[in-house]
Amino acid sequence: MSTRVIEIHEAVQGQNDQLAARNRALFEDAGVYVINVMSAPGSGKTEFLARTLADMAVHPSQEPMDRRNRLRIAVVVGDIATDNDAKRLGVTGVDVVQITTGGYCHLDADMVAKAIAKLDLRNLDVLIIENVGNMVCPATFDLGEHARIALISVTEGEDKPLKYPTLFQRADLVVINKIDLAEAVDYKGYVVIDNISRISPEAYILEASAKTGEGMADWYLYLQTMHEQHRKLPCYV
Ligand SMILES: Nc1nc2c(ncn2[C@@H]2O[C@H](COP(=O)(O)OP(=O)(O)OP(=O)(O)O)[C@@H](O)[C@H]2O)c(=O)[nH]1
Ligand SMILES: [Mg+2]
Repeated sequence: MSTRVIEIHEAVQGQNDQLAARNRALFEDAGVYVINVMSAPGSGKTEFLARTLADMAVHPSQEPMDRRNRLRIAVVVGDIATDNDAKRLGVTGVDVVQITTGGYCHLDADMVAKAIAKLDLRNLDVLIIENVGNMVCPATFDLGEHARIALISVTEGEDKPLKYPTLFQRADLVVINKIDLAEAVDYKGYVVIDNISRISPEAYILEASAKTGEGMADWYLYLQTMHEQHRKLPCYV
């Protein structure tokens, strides 16, 4: 019985990997840089993205010379239920596609394929995918993204990177959010940063507050740098 469960799991992962590769080829063809944002429920993914869009996004119709340092960004957002996050992000004026998974605790490549069919990828610089709030399930599903961001907030406890390693192991960037609440929860930054580094020695780590804007400039620099580097890479797909 247990062997059968493993076979099903592998079949699901194999099928997902194929669809993710197809998504990645579409992204490469369109020249769009894609980021998968993951965290526990309530760490602040939507708040973080709402501020990012307000500060960094420009409408695709804007002429290149008027875009300054801004990027043409769209968002795909996944939740088990409700379109609350799409509504919150939609007020910024960017294109947002909501996926409601109807019970599944993560996005998969097929859901993303259906969502991106609603977007004009060629008119975008960056696509950000907000995954379903969950520290376990989303981490093992490739969506075709180029980079992964894991969020953790100061209120969650310093040991979470050790308890939920998969989310952090595969992250390119870890954002420690809600730094404005650090004092109230006696946040020990050096412990969290050390724990993240143990699990993911290569990941960049930033402290930020999506609420106050503290530390967000570092993230914007990271985003611009990664997008620029990706734009210059030869396309192998
Ligand atoms: N003080 C403070 N509150 C924050 C910050 N970021 C988010 N919040 C609050 O935390 C709560 C949850 O934030 P969301 O952005 O909805 O979190 P989420 O990760 O998108 O949640 P799910 O989509 O449900 O997984 C909201 O009340 C936010 O206003 C922050 O940097 N500081
Ligand atoms: Mg959200």
